[in-house]
Amino acid sequence: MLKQQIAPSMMCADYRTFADLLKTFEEQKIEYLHIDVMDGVFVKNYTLGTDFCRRLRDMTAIPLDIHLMITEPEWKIDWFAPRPGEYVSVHAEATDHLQRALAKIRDFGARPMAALNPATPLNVLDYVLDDIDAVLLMTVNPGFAGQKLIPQTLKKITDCREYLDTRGYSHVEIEVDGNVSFVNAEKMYAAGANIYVAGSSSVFCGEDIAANIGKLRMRIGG
Ligand code: S6P
Ligand code: MG
Repeated sequence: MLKQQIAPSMMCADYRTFADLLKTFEEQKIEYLHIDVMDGVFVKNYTLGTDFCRRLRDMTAIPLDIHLMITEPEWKIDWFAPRPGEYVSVHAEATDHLQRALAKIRDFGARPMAALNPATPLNVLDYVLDDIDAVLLMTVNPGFAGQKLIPQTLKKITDCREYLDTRGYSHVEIEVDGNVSFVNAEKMYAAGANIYVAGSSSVFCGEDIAANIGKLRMRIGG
């Protein structure tokens, strides 16, 4: 049984009270901090980057979960100097060299995750299963917070869990990202997800972050 984990999306954070926010995350035993990195090319937006990751590591021991929405990530992974215990995800659609990108993350001692857009089939993973610790299933098209769940991605979570289990990869985790609301999280949990990127539709919805985390945990099996 894989552990149910929460990864708040730091692009949704209120930076005016950032130190308090990190303290709350530590008290609530948040498992990962999800960092969205965009290059304006793979997705039409810019967000967080290398300096943000470096500074965050100085402020907290919570491991980072770096989501690279950038083209040819295999040449840029070392810019982030991934650490053991951290996740780094690379999009299958963003490179002709997915295996090279995943292997590079492993070379740093970090945990490689393959990210798939909603329309990307699972079989792109066929020959990289030994190179990953997790699959990131986008449940919205990447680029922006505050979007609506693409409903067919719920079936994709079920299919992905089955795809991994039947091939002997039950240890590979499934992260979901995009409109992970309290209601949707329950459905994602039932479908087989176990890491939840929590953004504007859950943890950052309203003032009481600790209460939101508690509410989300209840929806994903306590
Ligand atoms: C989107 C990005 C995500 C968002 C997150 C926001 O491209 O990868 O990590 O930050 O989905 O959450 P919400 O609840 O606003 O959809
Ligand atoms: Mg993300």
